[in-house]
Amino acid sequence: MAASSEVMPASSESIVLRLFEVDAVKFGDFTLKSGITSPVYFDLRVMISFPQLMTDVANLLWDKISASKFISLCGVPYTALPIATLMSASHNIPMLIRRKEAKGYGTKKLIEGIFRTGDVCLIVEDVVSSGSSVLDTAEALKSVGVLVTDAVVLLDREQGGRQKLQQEGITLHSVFTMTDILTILKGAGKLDSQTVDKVACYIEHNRFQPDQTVCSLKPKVYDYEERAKLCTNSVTRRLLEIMGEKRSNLALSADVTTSQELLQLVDKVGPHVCIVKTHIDILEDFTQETVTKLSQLAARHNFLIFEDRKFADIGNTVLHQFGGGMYNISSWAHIINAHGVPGPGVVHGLREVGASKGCGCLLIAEMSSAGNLATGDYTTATVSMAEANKDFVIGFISVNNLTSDPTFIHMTPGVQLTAGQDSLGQQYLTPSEVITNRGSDIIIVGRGIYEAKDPVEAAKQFQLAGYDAFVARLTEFMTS
Ligand code: 5BU
Repeated sequence: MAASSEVMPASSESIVLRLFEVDAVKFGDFTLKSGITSPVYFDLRVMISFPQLMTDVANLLWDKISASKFISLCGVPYTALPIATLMSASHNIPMLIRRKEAKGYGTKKLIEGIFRTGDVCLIVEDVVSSGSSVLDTAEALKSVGVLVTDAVVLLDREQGGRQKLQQEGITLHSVFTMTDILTILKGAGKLDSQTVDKVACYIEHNRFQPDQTVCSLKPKVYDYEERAKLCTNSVTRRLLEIMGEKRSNLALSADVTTSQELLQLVDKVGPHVCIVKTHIDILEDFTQETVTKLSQLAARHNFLIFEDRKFADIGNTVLHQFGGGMYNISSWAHIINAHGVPGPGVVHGLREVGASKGCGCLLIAEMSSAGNLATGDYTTATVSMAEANKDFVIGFISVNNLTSDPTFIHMTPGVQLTAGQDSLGQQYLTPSEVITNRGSDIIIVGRGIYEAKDPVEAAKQFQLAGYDAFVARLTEFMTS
């Protein structure tokens, strides 16, 4: 990130601190409109409740552009409207207002206020990331003959908006860059180095490409080893390391019904997979020896064990289901999964047992079966639940990529070499659809392997198809 070239007056620093105090600048995990997860969020709307702060901000913006030539100014609706009003009133510069939608009655004006063709208008905005809001307002002004050469903004998130606007002939004047905000807050002891690094890393990897349309922000694609280093959860890190070492994003769903079949299948296919997924309760002859031997195979062939138990009860019940009973899942599974239906208590109950044993949990955010109800708001709420429990939740069962956060893993069931459906509603996608097009990380394959004439050959085929699909996504990102 480029450091700001100018020395800022002390008052600028105090304004950043006040913005932080009133929660206009927040740090944590936030899902943006684009679906991308951001470690920093600006909500400058709260300024209207702090008139002195808003006046000070308006003055800072004015100081930044006094050299520019314009005869009117226009705030980008809505946050910047009161700021533009203050600038207009204090400096006696006429204001224009852009309607978000043209009125359906009366004069049908897109721009309110008095203007003439060829007038130059300054755009006022609170935050610029891609530059799209400033451009929308500039387009609206242009459509009535008003020109825009400059825009002033309180904060430039340094995500490519400045370059995009310059390409369109608009010079962006910013009071603060994201780097300034981080420097000031860190200097004042409000942020630790870890948060500063995290935000800097996010900005670095989430820039809009100026020559692309503004909606095409693509999250960075990491190779497995690089991504493992970003992960603090030991299960996620280990999994990504295995995926890199074995060049495999294949999980075997070993849905056979006897211990012997299970152990024989896993011994043969183990070298080609990063995960073996079990449904331990479908075994007719389960004994503790089965899972002891399975764990030995996991160590020998370097894979993790995922018990697909789909916990879905209140915290106290899942705690017992996971931590005890006949299967004693927490004593051998590295990964488990849960539905978010019961609310966060299900995660808390599982965490109480699993966290100290180094186990990670996937939340079922989407399913592969036809007509399933895990869609829309339910999926979004599940992602929020995962973000609020990142120490224990390592990712999702899903059929799409749901977050750009590289520390979450997406695993997708319902995979065959050709797309289709079984007689009970299972829907199949191909490895390239799942990994290259939809941005998932791991393909989960059951019958495609264990019902094949030669399961080892089938596993090799899926391993190759899955890994090639990942390389295609990586290459696409690198060359875009
Ligand atoms: P298949 O034989 O490749 O269709 O097996 C898929 C496995 O994934 C099977 O164990 C299912 O229980 C599991 N699964 C799934 O198919 N779809 C889902 O949405 C979830 C799990 Br969650």
